[in-house]
Amino acid sequence: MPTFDICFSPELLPLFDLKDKVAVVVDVLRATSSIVTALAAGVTHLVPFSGLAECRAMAAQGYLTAAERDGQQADGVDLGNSPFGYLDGAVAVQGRAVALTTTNGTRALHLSAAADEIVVGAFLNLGAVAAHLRQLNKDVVVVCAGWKGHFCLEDTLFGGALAARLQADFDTTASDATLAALDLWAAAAPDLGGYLLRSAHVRRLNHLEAHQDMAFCIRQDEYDLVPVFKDGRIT
Ligand code: 3SL
Repeated sequence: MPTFDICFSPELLPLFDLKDKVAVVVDVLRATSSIVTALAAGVTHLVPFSGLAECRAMAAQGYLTAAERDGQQADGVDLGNSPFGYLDGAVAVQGRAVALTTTNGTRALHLSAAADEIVVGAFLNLGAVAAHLRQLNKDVVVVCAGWKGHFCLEDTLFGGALAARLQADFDTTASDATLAALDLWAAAAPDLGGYLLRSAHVRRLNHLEAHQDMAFCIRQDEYDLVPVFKDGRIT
């Protein structure tokens, strides 16, 4: 039976061997939720960057640019990091490609490069990701983007929710990280929104008046798609 493990922060990735494994990169609030939403809204592909300058430069190649730093839209770009940026019609996204940089999510994607396949996970596509992993039948590591290297509740809860869906098909008992995430998920699932109100990043987003983003990003199984990061592109 393949194994299921969770890396609570990109800073812990040196302790993991991702070779021959599937990495599921998650940044529930909000990078991976926005990526899933962007593709569902008709974006052709996204190119994630670590740096703002490289991201902005992609405008010259016809890309829409999306950038967030410390929770706020960066200057001189088309979109921030709210999933609603791809839904509200203020920017026409259908058929466009997007260059994206965020504080933690795009970094976690690049740091997972050693994996056999890099999947973009969010509550929005939880069921689709679970089905995809069942089909691949390979060892899985959920890579939590966290916040500037720190553990965060929402990404760990996604890891727990995914482990709960895969308990029959994967060994979810070998790692204490997965056991802890499963317990956390059991505690939080009955009222995920209420539980997450205590989390540091929800408080950060509330400060930025982004309540609706949190409510949207914790919806489960909204989209039946599995974005994969390969050869520099997320499709
Ligand atoms: O750090 C990130 O990648 C972002 O998702 C953070 S924020 O939700 O846009 O503030």
